[in-house]
Amino acid sequence: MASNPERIKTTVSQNRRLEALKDTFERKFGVSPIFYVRAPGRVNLIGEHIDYCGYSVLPMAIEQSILAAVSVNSSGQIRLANTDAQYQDYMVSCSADIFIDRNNPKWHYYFLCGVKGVQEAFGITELAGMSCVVDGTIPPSSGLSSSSALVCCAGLVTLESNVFIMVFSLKVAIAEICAKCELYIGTEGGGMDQSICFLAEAGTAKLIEFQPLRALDVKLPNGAVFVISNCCLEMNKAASSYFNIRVVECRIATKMLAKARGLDFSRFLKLAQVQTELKASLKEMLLLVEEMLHVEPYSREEICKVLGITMEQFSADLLSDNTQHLTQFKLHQRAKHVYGEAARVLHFKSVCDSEPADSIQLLGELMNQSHISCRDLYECSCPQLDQLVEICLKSGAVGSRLTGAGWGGCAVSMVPRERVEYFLQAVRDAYYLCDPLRAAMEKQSLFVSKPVGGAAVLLEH
Ligand code: ADP
Ligand code: NG1
Ligand code: MG
Repeated sequence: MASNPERIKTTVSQNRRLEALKDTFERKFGVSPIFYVRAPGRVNLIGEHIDYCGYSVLPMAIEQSILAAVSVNSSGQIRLANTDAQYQDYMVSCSADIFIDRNNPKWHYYFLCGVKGVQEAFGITELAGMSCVVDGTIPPSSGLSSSSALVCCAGLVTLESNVFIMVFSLKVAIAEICAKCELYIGTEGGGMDQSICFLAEAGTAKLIEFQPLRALDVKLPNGAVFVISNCCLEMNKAASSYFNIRVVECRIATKMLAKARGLDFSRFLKLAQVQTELKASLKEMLLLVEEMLHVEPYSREEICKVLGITMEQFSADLLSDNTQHLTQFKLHQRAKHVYGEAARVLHFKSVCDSEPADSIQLLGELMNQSHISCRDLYECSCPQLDQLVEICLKSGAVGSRLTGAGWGGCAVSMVPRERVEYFLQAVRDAYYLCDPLRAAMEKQSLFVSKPVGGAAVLLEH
């Protein structure tokens, strides 16, 4: 795994998307691109909202990607354009400090996250000038990680444009840089998306472990396929506080559990750290949650009293910028989801490894439990997603669950191979064709996915 992102020689004229992008680039900038970068989206099969708690997740990269065409020049400027007219052109001087406005998460700020992260990690004083056209096929704000694909794409573009540093850029190191730099836009994610974007390999899902970051192959059962369906409701994670509210609730639950067990809570930020410190099993952690955290929401006052901290310390140390307004915290439910989901991920991996005769049944059951936990304990689903998951199960899926952060976006379903055609038609009829808006989006919203490789640089033959 200690390797650089792939560099692939490509015949542009044999790839329609690349050819169209090259054409757009030439019309826009009057020169030809000198290289391209492709960064895939991902679907998380199981392990939702636990990466930022320190637990392993199980995603695979998908065919949909962010593709950028790039030329490097001495203009002293970074010029960005997009094939989609809703994303406007942007230009910034290479010598200016890169500013990212988290109160207004426009597309170019995601790109600049990747640029800034690489610049800081490698101490680049003056970036090379570059022109770049971005083309995306990942449905945005739908849980398939379009944001991180864009950030990772920009990170790799920046590395490649400042070629002298490419020698040092192992995939794991770049993934870690990109995971950190998406924080500039304000979402306090755990690194799953950027990790799979770089560490993915064709034909295999991955168990992504953190600290240290590594990706282990997970062989999915031959007899099933994974189908993605989008409920057609977008949820932008940086423009809302839903995501960070859950991060904050998990952080507070961490402190409360540590305190309950007589530990110095100031040392703990993630639920996994408490488990490690207590040398407990996930089952024991679930019992600890039952015993130590009450089901009723906690108030600020109660948390401050238990932890012995002031309201000011609470706001400054435990809340993020966009969660300062919170008054209630559901610690029991969030911690219960996290420890339960972490156990389901390990179970899923072990079923894939041992391949029992009823693999598909077992994996489907784990996916269904995951969805129920996301819906009822983590409260990150929405009526449209719940309806879609129900339709998928009725249409022949053995397991179906929301994927990504939720509150909209996609579900992933595991469907026995021989039932796929029937499944697609049944979901099409029941969820998409009955609504004109959904029907118009059906083609890019309902598709079979197979695991593809990670982010790569493409060079024209
Ligand atoms: P996701 O679940 O897809 O990661 P996010 O809410 O985290 O959703 O990020 C979505 C944002 O990423 C969009 O609002 C947009 O700013 C950016 N984005 C996604 N796709 C593209 C694209 N093709 N071109 C430019 N920006 C994009
Ligand atoms: P999406 O929904 O793709 O933006 C987010 C986080 C992940 C993870 C999932 C929930 C970022 C960049 N991504 O993914 O780290 O926490 O939600 O499992 O914050
Ligand atoms: Mg995202």
